[in-house]
Amino acid sequence: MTDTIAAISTALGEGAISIVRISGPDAVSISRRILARKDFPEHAKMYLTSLIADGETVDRVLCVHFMKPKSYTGEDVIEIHTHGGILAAQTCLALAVSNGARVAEPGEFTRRAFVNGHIDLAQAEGVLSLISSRSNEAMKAAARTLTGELSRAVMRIHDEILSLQGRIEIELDFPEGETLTGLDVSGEIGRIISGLEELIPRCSAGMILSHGVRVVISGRPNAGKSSLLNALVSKKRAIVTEIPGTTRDIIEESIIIGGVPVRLYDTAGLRESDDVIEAEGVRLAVEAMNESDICVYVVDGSCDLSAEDSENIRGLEGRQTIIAVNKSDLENKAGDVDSLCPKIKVSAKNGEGIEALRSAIYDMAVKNCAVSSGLNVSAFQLEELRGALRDLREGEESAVIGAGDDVTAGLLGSARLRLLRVLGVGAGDELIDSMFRRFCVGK
Ligand SMILES: Nc1nc2c(ncn2[C@@H]2O[C@H](COP(=O)(O)OP(=O)(O)OP(=O)(O)O)[C@@H](O)[C@H]2O)c(=O)[nH]1
Ligand SMILES: [Mg+2]
Repeated sequence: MTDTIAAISTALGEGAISIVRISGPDAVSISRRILARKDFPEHAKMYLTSLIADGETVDRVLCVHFMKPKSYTGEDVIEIHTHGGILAAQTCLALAVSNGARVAEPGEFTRRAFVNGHIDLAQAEGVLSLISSRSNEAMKAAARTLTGELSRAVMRIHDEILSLQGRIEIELDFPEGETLTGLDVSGEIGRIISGLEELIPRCSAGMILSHGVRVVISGRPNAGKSSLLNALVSKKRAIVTEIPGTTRDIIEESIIIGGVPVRLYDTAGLRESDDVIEAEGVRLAVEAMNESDICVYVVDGSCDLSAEDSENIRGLEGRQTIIAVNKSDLENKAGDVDSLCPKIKVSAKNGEGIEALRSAIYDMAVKNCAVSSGLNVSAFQLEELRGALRDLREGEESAVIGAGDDVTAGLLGSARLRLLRVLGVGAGDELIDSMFRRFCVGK
């Protein structure tokens, strides 16, 4: 990596200061060309100086030299703190670029930190989440990952597998029938499995905390879906009318329940329609329902339950569904809806049951999750952890039925490689590229 990169690292907009970050072998020489002061002898010390363009001072700035390898990226890093507003920082960046730096791609600073071994992939995910965390719980989860809690836990499990693999290898070298002093392979794997079983719910929680739970509001036209969305977000977000088929596009709003970000989607009422626009809305509604984590199915409690409602509710059985029986301010004619899913009586009109609905959404979202000890992971990392658990369970099974130590050792090896990929070891360039592209520029 020979080029030097630069970017504005602070948010664009009005603020007291903006920071331009330059990282790479030429960072110091570039700073000498654009600043009045020519030497920054101490690591991490701030020097007051001027930003110079065409021999003129354009801003009074502070400059810090984070010396290689003690900087964030592991390279020589120069940070120039300009005055706020976008213009000074942009001028500074333009000067750095015209003096030899290249504008950094999103996440490139963190990518260099990863390449230089300063952080692992799990910690990089933590940085990413911390930048974009939306709720307190999400921020705490990101901070835990950033400080290496996930990495340490994954590494510990990895090392346990490695040690067991080693002991099995020794067994394999012995003649048929002879074993070492009572190595209990299935028992050992069982212990490793417990460790992973404890870790995975924390990672699922982290996923939910950073991405939010997707909750789709669906049901027949006029059931009161849009009214319910408005009641949940406490504002008039979606159009409500007494005409069935009012909502066509999907309307998204976010709320936070008990520290958990919840993404709500109001959708078109489900019915056959000859109207091209409405039919497209219904198609989108079904798609959203299939992609959701939780479905709130709204029925109009003031009418007899329609055959379509019963059919839709049956179709949702086995999925995470809450049935909201709306219009509780009117006489109930729908009767007791026949379903195993949680049912809640609500009135979008007078607010009855809305708190209970919020709690039900929260309970369903955090079921099997350890929210208060959440760890941030990407979907890829969570999938690898689950894959490792599957391999280990198969390995345990093979040890119990005596499928042979080589089979067990193979499964342990596969689990171990997955754990390494969680940490970014042996991860393909493609994966790493896609991960760092999600960062904002300057990070
Ligand atoms: N009395 C009463 N009326 C309600 C309640 N919720 C909604 N309504 C009325 O029911 C009608 C339909 O409400 P919407 O929220 O537009 O229903 P929707 O399910 O979004 O309808 P579509 O978008 O057409 O699918 C409106 O006239 C609302 O005022 C409620 O809790 N009580
Ligand atoms: Mg609607």
